[in-house]
Amino acid sequence: MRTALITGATSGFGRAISFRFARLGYRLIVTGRRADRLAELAKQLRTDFSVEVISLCYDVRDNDSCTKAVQSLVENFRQIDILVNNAGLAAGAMPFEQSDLTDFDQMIDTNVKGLLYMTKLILPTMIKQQSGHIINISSIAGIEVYPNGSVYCASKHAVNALTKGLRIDLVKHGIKVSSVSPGMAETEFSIVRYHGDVEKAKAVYAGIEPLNAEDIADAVEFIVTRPAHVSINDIQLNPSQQANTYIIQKN
Ligand code: NDP
Ligand code: 8X3
Repeated sequence: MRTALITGATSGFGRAISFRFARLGYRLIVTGRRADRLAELAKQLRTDFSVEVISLCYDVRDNDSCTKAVQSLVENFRQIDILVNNAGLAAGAMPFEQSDLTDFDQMIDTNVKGLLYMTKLILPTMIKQQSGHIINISSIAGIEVYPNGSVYCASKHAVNALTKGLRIDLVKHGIKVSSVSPGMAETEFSIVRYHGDVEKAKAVYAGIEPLNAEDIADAVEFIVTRPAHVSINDIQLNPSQQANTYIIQKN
């Protein structure tokens, strides 16, 4: 039985990926900061799919917390086959000069440093078993840069560079490294980006049918169900009405 650790499982893509992996029969470690949501998620996964689930509540920005969480894993959960680095966010959507430094810190610390901490912690067991799969949730923002998003885009460009660099360094250990790069998807992402302003968040998707979390779970399922000799480097997916970050055909 394969074991998967998913960061940011309390919402959006991470939650959908957790359900998809449970359907595939994986043993799961679901993580995030909201303890109530984690407890509810773990309960539902166990009930609906009869899979073993551990939930770990911590902030990926804090390496000590990441370390303690991973060290707390019981024996049969220690050998992780799949790490999904999904926890992430955009904070703010303003020109660089008007943006808040705390938003910059939050994006870089979560999207880049959190990914580094978790990858560094999980890698030793993958290297020991000479197999494993790291899937980084990147974004169209890792490929293109758009107005009022320079630091978020920079963080996702870093995710793409790390995905490529890890693939180079880890090929000798039989470890696959993939990414998924979605365009606009309606989750809690825009609510977080606009600091809780639900109306502003809703307006982002007005006039289009955005991607949803299941679409991203489809991509991740495709990646993890390929035969051993096939490694998917990246899957880019957009809503049909989105050509790139700025050409969006609204109804
Ligand atoms: P959501 O806001 O719905 O989910 C984000 C998840 O990340 C939550 O589970 C949240 O959990 C977790 N998270 C955020 N910060 C931290 C932290 N410091 N420590 C631990 N967990 C954290 O957004 P999405 O599902 O849309 O986003 C998931 C990923 O997909 C992100 O990396 C995002 O950048 C990327 N993405 C999103 C797109 C979109 O349009 N929605 C498109 C392309 C990429 P909690 O708050 O409980 O900690
Ligand atoms: C999230 C999608 O278009 O805001 O990564 O960059 S977008």
